[in-house]
Amino acid sequence: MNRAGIYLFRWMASLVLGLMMVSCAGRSTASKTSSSRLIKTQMNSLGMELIFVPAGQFVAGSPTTESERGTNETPHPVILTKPYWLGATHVTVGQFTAFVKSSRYQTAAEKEGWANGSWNLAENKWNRLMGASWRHPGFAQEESHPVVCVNWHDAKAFCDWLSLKEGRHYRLPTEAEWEYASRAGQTTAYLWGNDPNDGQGWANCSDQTAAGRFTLFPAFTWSDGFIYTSPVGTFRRNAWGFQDMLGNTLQWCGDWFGEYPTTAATDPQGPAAGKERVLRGGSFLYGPRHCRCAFRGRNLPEFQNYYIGFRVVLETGPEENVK
Ligand SMILES: [Ca+2]
Repeated sequence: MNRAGIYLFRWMASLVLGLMMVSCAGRSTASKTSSSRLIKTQMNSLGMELIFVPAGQFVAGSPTTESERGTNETPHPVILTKPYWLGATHVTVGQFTAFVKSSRYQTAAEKEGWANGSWNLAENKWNRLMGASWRHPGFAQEESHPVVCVNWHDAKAFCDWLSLKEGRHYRLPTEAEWEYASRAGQTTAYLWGNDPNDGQGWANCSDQTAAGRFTLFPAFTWSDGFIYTSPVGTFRRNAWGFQDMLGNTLQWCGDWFGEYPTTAATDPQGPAAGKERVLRGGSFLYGPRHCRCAFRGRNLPEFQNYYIGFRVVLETGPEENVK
């Protein structure tokens, strides 16, 4: 076989491997996307797609040359020594409904009788929507939309319930796990590159559909078709298969917020204590500054709002072949 033949053979073998659905741990499957990475996924008992993320390393934060960057995005190497599964998308209204029906859990917004809505410029505070909660956040949602108006404790309660239900360990991702999966090997400001104007089809952010509505945040120049939340999985997958890593809703992380180190960090989990929990990923409310891979949001763990949701990590079990 000549060199061209060898390349053709390798390409064919790679294609066949990529298209094969292979069993792992009785539940997971593997397939190949447009990237060269083999994507291994599984569905859990709620029908939630989880994507396997191998151990690895990347540079967290943003370069000083990045437009719109925040000063708390100090670039530094991060080494993640343990693989994990991460939700391909946010937790949906339908999945949260299953949790509430089973556990009779009441979110903080339901107990308090109100949820936060849009920012009130005149009074310099969030508008309080009386009677609002994840069930009725102030705009129409279907079961496929990300659940919102959940605070950090509500999100953790969901993870704890799902852990008990399946006998496996679910939790919120660390900030580092979130950014590693969001970047999926890329070093650019956005999922699609460095130009904010090229994001059409990649995310539901503050866009021309919502232009003039969210006056606090300048909109992207493109249109994504949604003013508020969109069904999860509507937009393009990143190189590792994740969707909505930017936009739709902010996502709670497990860490307390703290300043980044300037040197390498191994399996960082944030400070041991703090005031605010980390929020990542931007939202439908945010424009080019806040819908970047390196943007670090934060708020009190008791804070809830109609633009905040979460996705989950499933820790790998010792029985799984994670090589
Ligand atoms: Ca939008």
